[in-house]
Amino acid sequence: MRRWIMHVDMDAFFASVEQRDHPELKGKPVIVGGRSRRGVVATASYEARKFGVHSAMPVSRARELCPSGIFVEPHFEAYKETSDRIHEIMLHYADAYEPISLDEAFLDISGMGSQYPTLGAIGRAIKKEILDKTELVASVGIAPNKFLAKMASDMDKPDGLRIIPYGKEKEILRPLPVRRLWGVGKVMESRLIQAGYRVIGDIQDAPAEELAALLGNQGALLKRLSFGLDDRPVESGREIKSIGDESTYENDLFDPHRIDREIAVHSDIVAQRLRKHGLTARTVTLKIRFASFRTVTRSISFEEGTSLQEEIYRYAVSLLQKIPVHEGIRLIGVTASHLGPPLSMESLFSENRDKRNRAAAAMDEIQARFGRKALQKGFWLEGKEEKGEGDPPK
Ligand code: TTP
Ligand code: MG
Repeated sequence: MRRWIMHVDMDAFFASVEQRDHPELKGKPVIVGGRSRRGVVATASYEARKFGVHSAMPVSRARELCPSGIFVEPHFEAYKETSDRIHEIMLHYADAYEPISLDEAFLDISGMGSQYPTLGAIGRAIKKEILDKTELVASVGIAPNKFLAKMASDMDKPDGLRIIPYGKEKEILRPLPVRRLWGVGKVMESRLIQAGYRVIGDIQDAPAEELAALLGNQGALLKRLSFGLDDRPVESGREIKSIGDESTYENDLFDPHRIDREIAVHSDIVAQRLRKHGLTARTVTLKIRFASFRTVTRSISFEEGTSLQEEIYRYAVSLLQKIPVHEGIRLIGVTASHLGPPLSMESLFSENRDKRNRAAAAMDEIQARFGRKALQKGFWLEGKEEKGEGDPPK
């Protein structure tokens, strides 16, 4: 199976959160970074970047470049909360998942071919789920390894989706400045340029001895990178503490049947994800946000871990009964926590329950097999894409 790595990075992250939370800022040059004259810019919206404003620039300079800019203080709590949601979404699209920063992660998606017909489809799915659930735009890069995936996510920003297919690595890297290579900072860049290596293609063509003389044992590493070779694995460090799914509705919900159905849908997604990760939960939490934005959460814990939709649903509905509903509902969420391994000894002896577990597992299996058809078509294995998506960069 071919290795495919995805890198996801949010567009103008802090500024986009500000624009989402303060709609009057939408479409405006927003500069996040504290209003004191001595501060630096954390980030700027793409509208502000047109004026040359960028991260780490002194705020005073940003004011000169962009006098019409709207300067806002950072709201770290909002960024952290949003970041948690994004990471929670991304987790489900990968076998191995490595968060890098608040707005960025690597995903090893090599094994996801049974669920998505093409690489583009998985990229679009993750972008859409992030947009639907956080109202924010992510850029996605998919490539044979981490180095190229990170480069790819940057290529079409903002709102990017770029795939670097196998076989195109060398050609794509050739014209790019040496600075783009991983590990090349200012000092190494100037040494390389002084020695006549300006673009990555120069390093591809350089005799190994020359690079070794210039950079010692770093030379060989740089040479490998220049051809787009990088076999560092995606390192899953993050332990899953909870698995949840929630939706905000365009129109507030009043109809009890509809509310019930929504809880059933969320319970189903949570149960499927639990089974996918081989986990069961001993706590179910229901979150309800009312039209007035008042938010209520209720939890219930139980002895026997479950990953069954019908059980999670039953617990969630019992929690709803404890919440008086006097107004429309704008958000419903179901979360499973207190996670543990799949089956306890007791449940092995509970025949009925075991049957249902097996039925659920069979359903998952069927879903996976449906996807496998797409795999046999060859899209995934060949890395072929529908027109356009696998093309080399402009
Ligand atoms: P980045 O992903 O580097 O930048 P970005 O998301 O603002 O813009 P884009 O990815 O579209 O180019 O960083 C993520 C956040 O980290 C950024 O929104 C603000 C914060 N940050 C700083 O506070 N200081 C910095 O110097 C950088 C680079 C980022
Ligand atoms: Mg970003």
